[in-house]
Formats: sequence, structure tokens, C-alpha cells
Amino acid sequence: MMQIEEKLITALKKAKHIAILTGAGVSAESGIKTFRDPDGFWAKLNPQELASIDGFMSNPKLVSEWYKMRRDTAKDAKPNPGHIAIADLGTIVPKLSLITQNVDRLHQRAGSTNVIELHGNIIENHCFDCKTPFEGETILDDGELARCEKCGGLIRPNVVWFGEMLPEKALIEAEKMAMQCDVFFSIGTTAEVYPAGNLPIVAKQHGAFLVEVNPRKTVLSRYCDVVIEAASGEAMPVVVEAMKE
Ligand code: BV8
Ligand code: ZN
Repeated sequence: MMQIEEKLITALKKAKHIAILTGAGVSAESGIKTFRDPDGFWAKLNPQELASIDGFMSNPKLVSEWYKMRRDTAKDAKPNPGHIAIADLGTIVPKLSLITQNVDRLHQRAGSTNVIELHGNIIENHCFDCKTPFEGETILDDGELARCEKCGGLIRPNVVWFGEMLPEKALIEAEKMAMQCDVFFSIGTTAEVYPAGNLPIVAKQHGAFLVEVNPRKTVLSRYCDVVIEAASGEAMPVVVEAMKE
């Protein structure tokens, strides 16, 4: 059984407000690839190009197929023990702020509430031109792309693409929670995508106890008070159990 450092347990038991930033790594154990997976059909394509306005405009069919594949994967995926432990944590601490870069909505399906989605979600779609929400399949049976009933525009996912502003309300709220929390967890993220990647440092600068949960070291590791080099599905249930003792 994994040992959790005493100083982390002390900080957690004292904490009035815990904030958590999650990235693609938290969904890895649900079978959802992070952006940098070496395998898979899309490996030869650059997600940063696909997940952008230019990428979509230059090849709407390829990008729409990529999102449909990822949406179907997300819908079939199940929350893993990491998601469930985080949702559990929300029921035992006085205040938990969950900030996610993930677009798969697995945190919500695990029972987490008030999730701050910095990068939108892949489940919903809207018209690229007039923003009207779009229900239904984005790719028609004949392989053609669906079109907006109102204006005939192309349909895009509700995610934030590279080069696009993050939803202002979500970002302001996330920054506020980072400044106010007593303990900040960075879980399953390289913390290399901005401005989300800044949040752990903002928390640290405002006196938070900074914890990283990631099987690999990241640019953030050296600033952390505690680094748990493990998968989130393994580490988070142990952290929550230690808190309940
Ligand atoms: C913006 C939705 C203002 C889409 C995503 C400098 C140079 C160039 C560009 C920039 C720059 N500084 C800032 C920018 C802009 C850019 C950026 O940050 N680029 C990076 C690459 C440098 N940022 C933006 O464009 C943002 N907007 O800045 O607006 C603006 C406006 C106009 C002009 C300029 C600026 C918008 C960013 C949002 C992009 N959308 N997702 C979609 O999903 O399709 S980001 C996407 O990347 C995901 O959200 C994901 O979370 C994130 C990071 O990708 P990954 O690496 O896959 O995931 P992650 O980082 O989470 O890494 C996986 C980790 O998990 C690893 O560490 C691994 O070890 C770990 N792990 C693996 N298994 C497990 C695990 N951990 C725990 N348990 C496990 N089992
Ligand atoms: Zn439209």
C-alpha cells in the first residue's frame, strides 16, 4: 500500500479549502488517450494543429471525424477510481474547488459538482458561425458534415481550441480558488498548457501547500511540497482513505 507523507496528511486535515486542477492524465485510466500518446491512429497528426481554428478551417472533415471519435470514446468511457476519489473528497472537505482541463465530463459522471471546465467540453456542439447549439450527429450517414439549420454554418465542438480565449467566468473563478485555497493538487497534467498551467504557481505564491500526482516528473515538480509519483487512480483513493482516518 502506498505511503502518503505525514506532512501532506497534516495539511489536508487542517485544510478548510482544497483546490484541484486535473488534466488528461486523470482520464488515462478510463482509456482516454492524453494528447501525447505515442500510439493510436492520430499519433502522426499534431493535436495542437487539429485542436485549432486553422486546423478546423483547413480540414473540417478530418477535425470533425477526430472529435466524433473522441466524443464516442468519452461517452463509452467510465469514470475511474481517480475520478471517484476526487468526487468522494468533495463530500468530506469543507470546500473543494475542482478545476479541469479535460473535456470528457467524466468528473461530473463520477459525481463531482460545480466543476470548473477551463477548456469546455467535447460532448456538446454549436454552429461555428452563429453559435446556435447543435443537437444530433455531426457527421451524417452519407459521411457529409452536418450543417446549422439556422444559417448553414459548419458544426464545431464546445471545446476551447489552441489560440482561443478560455471562458472568462471559468478562468476568473479558477484563479480566485487558486489564490484562496489551503492545499492545491495538480493531478494528471504536464502543466504546460496555458493559462491553466499557471494555476498551481498562483496557488503556491498565495501560500497554498502544493501537491502533484503524476507518474512522471513535470516542470512543476520542483515547486511542489509533495510529489506523489503514481497514477491518479492509484494515489487518490489512498489520499482520501488517509484523510478519513
Ligand atoms: C490562450 C481542448 C489566449 C481541446 C485544450 C507559447 C507558445 C505557443 C502558444 C502559447 C504559448 N503560451 C501560451 C500559448 C497558447 C496556448 C498554449 O498554452 N500552448 C502550449 C502548447 C504552449 N494556449 C492557448 O492557446 C489557450 N488559449 O492562451 O488564449 C490567447 C488568445 C489568442 C492568441 C494567443 C493567446 C487555449 C488552451 C486550451 C487548448 N485546448 N483542450 C481538445 O481537447 O481538443 S488543451 C489540451 O491540452 C487538453 O485540455 C489537455 O489537458 C491539455 C494538455 O494536453 P496533454 O499533455 O495530453 O495532457 P496533459 O498536459 O494533461 O498531460 C498528460 C499528463 O498526464 C502527463 O504529465 C502524464 O505524465 C500524466 N499521466 C498519464 N497517465 C496518468 C497521468 N497522471 C496521472 N495518472 C495517470 N494514470
Ligand atoms: Zn448557424
